[in-house]
Amino acid sequence: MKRTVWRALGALLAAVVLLGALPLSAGAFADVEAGAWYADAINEMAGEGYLLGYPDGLFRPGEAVSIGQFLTIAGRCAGVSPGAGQTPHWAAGWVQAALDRGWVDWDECPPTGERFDEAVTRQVAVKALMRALLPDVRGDYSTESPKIKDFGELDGRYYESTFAAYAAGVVVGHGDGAFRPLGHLTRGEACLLIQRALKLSGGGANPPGPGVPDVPDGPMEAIKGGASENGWLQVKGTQLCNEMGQPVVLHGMSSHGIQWFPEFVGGQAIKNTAGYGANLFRVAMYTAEDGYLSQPEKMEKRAVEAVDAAIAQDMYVILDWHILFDGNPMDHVEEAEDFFGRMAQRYKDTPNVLYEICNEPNGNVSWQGDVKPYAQRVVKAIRAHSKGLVLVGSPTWSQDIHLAAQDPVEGEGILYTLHFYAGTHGQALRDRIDGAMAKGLPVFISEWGTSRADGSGGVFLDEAAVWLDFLEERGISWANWSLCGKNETSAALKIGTPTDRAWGWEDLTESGRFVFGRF
Ligand code: IDC
Repeated sequence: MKRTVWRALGALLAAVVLLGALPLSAGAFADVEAGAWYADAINEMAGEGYLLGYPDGLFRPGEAVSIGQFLTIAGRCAGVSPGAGQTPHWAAGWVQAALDRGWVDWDECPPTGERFDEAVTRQVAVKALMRALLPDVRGDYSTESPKIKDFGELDGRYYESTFAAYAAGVVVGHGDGAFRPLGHLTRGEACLLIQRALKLSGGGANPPGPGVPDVPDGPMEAIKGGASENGWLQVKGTQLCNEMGQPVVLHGMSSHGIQWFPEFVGGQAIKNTAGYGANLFRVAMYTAEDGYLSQPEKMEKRAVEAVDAAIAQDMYVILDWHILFDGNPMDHVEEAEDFFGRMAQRYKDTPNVLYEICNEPNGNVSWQGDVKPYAQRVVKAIRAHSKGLVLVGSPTWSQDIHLAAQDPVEGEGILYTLHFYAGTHGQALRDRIDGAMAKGLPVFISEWGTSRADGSGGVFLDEAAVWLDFLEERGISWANWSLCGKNETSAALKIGTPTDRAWGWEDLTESGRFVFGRF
């Protein structure tokens, strides 16, 4: 903080000294000389509120533009709002917005912040800009590549956006005909480029107007981090908190059915997920469909191994009694009491484990007559050994939290699950969450998907982004369906992805990239 203040003061002093020497400028910034080749672009964009410059009133047009700065300006021009940043860095929300929309990929600018201040390469800048402002423009290989003298240096990954930029006239290349894909852009050049794209796109969807602050209000309130940092979780009001009583959010993946995809609950797969920043894993142990009810020993062993693998990564882990075709949890309440009693005893000293006692009650089942009495019995079996959190579902595939809010289960450390799929469920279900929370019900999204509710279709990333922003604002935790390579759009990994090595960005599906990017 202090360093920033000194830097700003120093710059201010330099500006005062320099001002005398500079020709008077009618523009927005003292260091943008009238008549300079970039001056009109900078002054117009500043006038429209897309540029703010530095707090000391300078623009520093000759300085290399950082990736954080570039994505911030592009985001403003595209009329999007900043996402929920993962670090206190001022650009975190804008970078997140760009990642969410696929303007840049995680490897080009990880949301964790360590590269936000790096100078952006020209190929990455052009890709982000074209995707943000002119996503429908295409350029032809045979027409555009001859325009680029150093075409051989361009990575194939950037062909599409670079050709489009040349075709549209956003990039005209250096005087010598080179693009310099790995070179940098000055802030002056960046403005010129962005303004060209902005004009071609019709002028910007939603100019923010002057005075939009460059710096967001501050770091995220809720803590992430694993079990060694947060200890036993507890519920305070509607908020999930750590052992010290500070708000915590858990973000992670749900497995698919462990009877079908054992390799995706192995140590390496869980480690890979943790490596992308997840602090939660959900072990979906189906009861029907060849699950626990028909092969209890085998499934229990597999579930325990998966839980232990997540614990080894310092993650919180949900043991999910995944009822689905067996819609009424009461049908197998004794098996559930037995299973959860044994698990609670096994993990009584391990703060990592959460118990989800009925994935999705459905069909001819009621809250008061079936799910609540079931929950009371299973909570009792768990509380005989452990104070670990219990997650309780509700009728209509865990959407009827309003019924639970009217008549909650007795006891401590209980949260209520709500499940949504971005292609099927929207505002009505979000309103239901607000209604239930207003009644004091703690909510946990133990399963959601970017697809339709059948696990495929889409993906619906815009809708999913609305959902995740909503959850972020409320400090609600979530697990995404699902970590596997099945041929359905909700799967996070491409078909055939091996599980005995680390996963690169290229292994992830569209859904996987979106979700992993959000960790
Ligand atoms: C789906 C799987 C699909 C599988 C089906 C039946 O994606 O491959 O064939 O279950 O077992 C849920 C359930 C979850 C569903 C998912 C998508 O909890 O088991 O997985 N979904 O349909 N609730 C809403 C959606």
